[in-house]
Amino acid sequence: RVCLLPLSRKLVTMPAPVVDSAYRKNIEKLRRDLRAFIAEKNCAPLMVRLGWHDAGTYDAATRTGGANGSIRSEREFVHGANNGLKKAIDWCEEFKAKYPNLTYADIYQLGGVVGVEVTGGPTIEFIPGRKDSVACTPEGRLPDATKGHQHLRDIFHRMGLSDQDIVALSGAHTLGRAHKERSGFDGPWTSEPLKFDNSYFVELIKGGSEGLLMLATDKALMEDPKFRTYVEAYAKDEELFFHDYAISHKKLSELGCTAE
Ligand code: HEM
Ligand code: ASC
Repeated sequence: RVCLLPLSRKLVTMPAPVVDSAYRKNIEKLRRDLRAFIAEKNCAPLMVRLGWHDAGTYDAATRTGGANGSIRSEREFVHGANNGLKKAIDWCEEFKAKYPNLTYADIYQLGGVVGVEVTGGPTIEFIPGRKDSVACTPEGRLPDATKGHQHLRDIFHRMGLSDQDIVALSGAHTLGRAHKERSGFDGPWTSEPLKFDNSYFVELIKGGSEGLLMLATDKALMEDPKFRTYVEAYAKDEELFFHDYAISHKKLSELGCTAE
């Protein structure tokens, strides 16, 4: 079994990169294009959400779903959880046309990584080589915002992610906002939704502020004692949050990216 992407826990057996130098060159060009595009459009939040929703369908038990570009297929982007993402999928078509040798899966994940970077977040290591698929996963694999800590564990452990990953990755809600017409929820989690910092956790500790959103799944991080330990640590120490976030986001961005 050959690893196309070195999953973090398999770094020791990491094989040589699977992409050639022409591929690598276009990844670096795309990275620059994405920086400019995201800065100009102020669309980092949507790009981060796109990468997350492509990857977050992963089921470790059956090795289905994951960061495989399948969200571009209509059967998948019409899933309720993906409301609003068609816009970002369409933006990425322009990048695919410009760099046809790059996979959609790599384009979406690089979009998320660059979205975090250009809003002031940590540098997330990006390893190219994801394969595209149009195999659509069943609806319901992404989290339901009205549920609690057990649901979060069910969903994220299914992906092979840990309790710590759940809390660190939830910190991505430092970016962006909910839209009534997309999810039914409304408003941003923090007062500066285009700045990646630890303010999501600071707001959770404060118990919320006027005009800011807190989903049931956000509150669950305060209610569960194990989750809460991480929330408290990240609210106190932004450097620690950035360090852990970068590791968890890299894991997320590589879900399902191994070959038989
Ligand atoms: C937005 C739910 C985890 C990144 C949203 C929205 C909901 C939601 C309901 C609003 C969508 C809209 O109306 O536009 C959840 C739930 C999670 C979760 C229940 C379970 C923990 C994550 C993770 C990431 C993420 C792991 C990234 C690593 C984002 C971003 C936005 C967003 C950046 C803002 C999008 C925008 O401004 O357009 N999420 N999310 N979320 N989510 Fe999550
Ligand atoms: C986002 C988001 C959008 C776009 C828009 C810029 O992050 O949710 O709808 O970017 O604000 O085109």
